[in-house]
Amino acid sequence: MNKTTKILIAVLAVAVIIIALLLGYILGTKKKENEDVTEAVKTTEATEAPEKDTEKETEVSTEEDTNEPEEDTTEAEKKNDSTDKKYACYVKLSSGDSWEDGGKPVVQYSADLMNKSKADISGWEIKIDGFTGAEFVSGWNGKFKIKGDTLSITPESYNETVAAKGSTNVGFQIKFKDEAATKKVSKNAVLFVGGKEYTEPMPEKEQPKETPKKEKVETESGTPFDNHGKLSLKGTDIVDKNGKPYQLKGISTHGLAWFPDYVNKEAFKTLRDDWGANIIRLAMYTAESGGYCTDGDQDKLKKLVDDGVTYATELGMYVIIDWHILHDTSPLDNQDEAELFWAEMAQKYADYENVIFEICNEPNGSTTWSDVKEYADTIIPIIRKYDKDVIIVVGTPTWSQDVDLAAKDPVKNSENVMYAIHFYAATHKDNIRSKLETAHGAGLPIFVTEFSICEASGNGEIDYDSADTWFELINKYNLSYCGWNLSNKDEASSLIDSSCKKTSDWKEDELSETGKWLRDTISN
Ligand code: IDC
Repeated sequence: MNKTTKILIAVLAVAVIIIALLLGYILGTKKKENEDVTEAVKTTEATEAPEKDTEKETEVSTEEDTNEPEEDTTEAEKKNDSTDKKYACYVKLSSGDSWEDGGKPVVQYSADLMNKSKADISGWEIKIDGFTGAEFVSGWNGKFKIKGDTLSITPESYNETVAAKGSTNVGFQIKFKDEAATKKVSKNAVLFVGGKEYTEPMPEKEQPKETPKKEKVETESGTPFDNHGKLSLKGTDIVDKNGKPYQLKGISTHGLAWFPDYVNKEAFKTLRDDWGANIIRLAMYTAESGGYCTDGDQDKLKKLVDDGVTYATELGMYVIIDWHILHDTSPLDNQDEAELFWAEMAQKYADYENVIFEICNEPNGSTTWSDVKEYADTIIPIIRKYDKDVIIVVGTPTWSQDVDLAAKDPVKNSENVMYAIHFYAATHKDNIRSKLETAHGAGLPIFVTEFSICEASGNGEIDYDSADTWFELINKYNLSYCGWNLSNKDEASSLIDSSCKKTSDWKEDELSETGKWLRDTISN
């Protein structure tokens, strides 16, 4: 081999190495891009056609993460949304969890496109400024593009149209170059429809209608209501007609729209006679599929509520009407509907002394106590106009866990007003129990209007020890409670075994593990 050949070979070898390195790099990046795309597709698929009730699972995983809210986040800081309600369609933007990836902050956002107009909207785009130098990580229920300073979000095929009074939720994760950059994101998401900025005014508010009172139904004698009559509050206690502390113990239905068959007199009678329950909670979802404020049939839902009230009254049981907000994280979202609903309920059941109103199940997400208070301070006077003393239960932030916040700053007209604490024993433990202790110690009347002994998803493991600890507290303070949920859905919190199709008269072996436990607990 002469010198020239040697040099040539060396040059060739170097070239080959360079090409190989280059190829490796290009392929690596491509693979990364593909992974990102697959990731995006995966998330999209997962949420594409949400089975009517899988949403909670996603939500709950966040709940578990945020279970112990960082102490240093003040209420005001937590809030980051642009509830710009001057237009009939608007976007509620909020930031959620954040974490570090390769030394850079990643923030997760949620944007709800609310359509409060009387028409469907199609071909929407949401634009948010403040993303210079940021990198899109992943997102769901939309297509995302950062161009210059602006993040643009356009729909997927399945949420291209947002129905009148409906909404759609998109979520995304953004990686910023540093902490300072995360602060530059605009709090205002601007909505475009058909290429133009949306500026239709909010439709005029409907006024509550005059509603006739429900006719009296006959109540059996010797029943809980017969013995204890009209309830009221004395300090933190519920007291009966004789002024004696009284504990309500019972069962919550599942969503009325999903499991309507369990609203029947025989079912309630079984719960009263075999389980010892004296209360039924009627859970009416407002925003999930079939919800009162979305695509639900309002008349049908009100008929189910009314049937529930009739059966409970005939059987001498107490009954809660529950405005079951969940996916609609703030009660302010559907406040107009709520005003009409509660005006109607208050008029209709004004003479029913066994009815209790729960005006918002579980505020969550970025909803603060001051949001809930604003809602409660509007709804309570509407109810009081027709019913001076019905017991009203107000939900609290973080899925009705933050009773401590309510205790610091109760609602304006607090007579006969209680506050909800909810727990799922396998997820919620000492930190929530201590909120209960704090709030109760401060004199707040508390009602456990919903709980179960499994995980917050309504499924998963049962934690009997944690359940016992919760019940020591419940009994120590004589708190009233309702166990979630009266259905045979295949999940741990359902009280009826999934193989049992009966809608009343359940025998021991037709109950789920939770059902058996709850029956024993109530009857003891
Ligand atoms: C769950 C139901 C589940 C349904 C889901 C809908 O158990 O079948 O798919 O709602 O999102 C709550 C809520 C309550 C939840 C329950 C369990 O008030 O609606 O029910 N839960 O996740 N708060 C904490 C837990």
